[in-house]
Amino acid sequence: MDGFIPYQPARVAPEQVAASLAEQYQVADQRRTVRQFATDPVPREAIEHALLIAGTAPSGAHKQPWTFVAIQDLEVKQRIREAAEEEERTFYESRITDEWREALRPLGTDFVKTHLTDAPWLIVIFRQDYGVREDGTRDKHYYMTESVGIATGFLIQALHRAGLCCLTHTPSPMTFLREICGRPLSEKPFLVLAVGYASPDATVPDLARKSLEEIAQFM
Ligand code: IYR
Repeated sequence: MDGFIPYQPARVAPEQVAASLAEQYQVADQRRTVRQFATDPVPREAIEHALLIAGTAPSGAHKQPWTFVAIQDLEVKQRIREAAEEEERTFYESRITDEWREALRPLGTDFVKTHLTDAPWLIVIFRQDYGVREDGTRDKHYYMTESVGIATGFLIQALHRAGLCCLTHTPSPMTFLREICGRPLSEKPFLVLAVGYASPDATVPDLARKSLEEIAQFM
């Protein structure tokens, strides 16, 4: 068919596939979300490659409905932190439900977001609800949330495998991010990812992951 090119990925034997995934699981299982970051710098080139990896995610009708804003500038990070903490303060003080408060208790989260200024990079991920063509008309996008979620997963795993830590932060509401990042109305803030090295004295909650039996069903 027109527009198609051959694709012949290297053929790996089934036993090797299983061994490879077992090994990859060991690595993936080491990943933990951290809240305490070292201020040590991470080169821009590292972030560029991580974002290229994120951009390899599959997307609805290959519309690639994502924009990544990578922020290193301390002043911009400070503005984001101030706005996020303001929103979070009202969330934790009044908008949060009792059930939600209980669910968050083991994670030890609160409205103070030091990671937003300590981490050397903030990646603000935007979901493009529609594209805008050169002539200003709209290009319909499909499955935007699924697509940008997959891209974010690729990004988090790539950062982990390279030795970096991150924290997914979802300030709510987070429309202030569009203004600070100077993004158009067609884009909605999806997630803020603080990226860097864990602080040497970082701690994480002693959580367990669900077992295979709990998360999977084979038929
Ligand atoms: N957005 C808030 C609250 C919060 C919500 C969930 I669900 C978490 O897993 C963690 C935090 C915050 O970032 O603090």
